[in-house]
Amino acid sequence: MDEFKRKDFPYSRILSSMCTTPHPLAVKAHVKFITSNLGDPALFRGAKELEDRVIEMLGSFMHNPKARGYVTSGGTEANIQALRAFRNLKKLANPNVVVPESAHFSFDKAGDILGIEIRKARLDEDYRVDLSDVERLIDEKTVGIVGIAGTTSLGQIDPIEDLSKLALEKDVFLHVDSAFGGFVIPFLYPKLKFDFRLEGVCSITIDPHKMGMATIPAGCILFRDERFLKALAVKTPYLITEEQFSLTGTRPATGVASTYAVLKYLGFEWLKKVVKRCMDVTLYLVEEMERLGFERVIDPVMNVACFKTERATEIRDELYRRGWAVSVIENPRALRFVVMPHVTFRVIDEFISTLKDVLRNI
Ligand code: 0PR
Repeated sequence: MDEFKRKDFPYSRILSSMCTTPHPLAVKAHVKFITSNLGDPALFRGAKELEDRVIEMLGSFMHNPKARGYVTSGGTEANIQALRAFRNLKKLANPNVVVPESAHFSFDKAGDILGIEIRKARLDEDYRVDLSDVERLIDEKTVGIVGIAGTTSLGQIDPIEDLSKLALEKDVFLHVDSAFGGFVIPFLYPKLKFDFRLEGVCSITIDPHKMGMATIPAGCILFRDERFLKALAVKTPYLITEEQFSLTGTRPATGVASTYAVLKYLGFEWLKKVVKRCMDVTLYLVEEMERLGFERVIDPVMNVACFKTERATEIRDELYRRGWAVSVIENPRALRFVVMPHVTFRVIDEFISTLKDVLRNI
């Protein structure tokens, strides 16, 4: 087992992941609930109560203490469930959903599974979704639109307030994918409305296993009200509870417990400090990269930074051979970094020194 484990990248060499090393307290909570199964909540009542509390805390964090939802296996399940609820409520033949071109690939999975056409709206020059293109793509078969608050590639934030107005005007549902940004935006831009403060926002993905510092797996789907959750209900005849809303049946309570540990014992103020430090390190990375002649794609909005280079793939592959993980994006071709809490100033220094050597040798 140890031999296999040694083949895994250590987080101190991963600059491409939206996950991170959880706090020891989160790990302790995770282990405590390792045998609980939230697929049968009547038996694991304590775990279920914890999940209800987590949903209440995250709902309040997103400015709707009455939000309903559950802790998912990740952002993918949360996005699938949001679109599924929209489809089930609208009951239209050949439905479609309009997403930004920058949407995570989980929406392609959702479309495939649910039989929903996924229409992709253009981005503007700042890599935010172009509102007029979203409007152009909406028709009588559109059940919902999606805005991303913290895009996977660039950490950019779509104009959610405008999308909310458009959704109300066109009578379609609006889902906000803040799988990553949900635990970042409120700390960096507390006045920026991307959540249930906006009337059109019907559902939100916010993942504890990303910037929420919880253990894997822990995503979260929040709905504005019960109606959306009810649209997902299936009867569970042989269980004590009558119906189930989740996509998976047997499901862990570990993520629920680790999320609760973070939110309750470390708290939002602690998370805010973590985010601010990530942002400081991000700006340091930008400085160091620009010193090497790289150009940023956008000014970092959150702790994601991308740098244009035609040689992105070549550089990534050589870094990988030397034990470092960075990623590459297309349009524009660039190196992408996610500056998670495990990426410290020291990690950046070590990385830059390796990168300098890579650039001399490729
Ligand atoms: N929505 C957004 C905005 C995301 O960035 C992601 C994942 C998802 C949804 C889907 O979430 P799950 O992967 O939890 O289902 N974004 C990360 C990414 O593509 C996922 C990831 C994490 C990839 C760690 C690699 C990695 O090492 O970058």
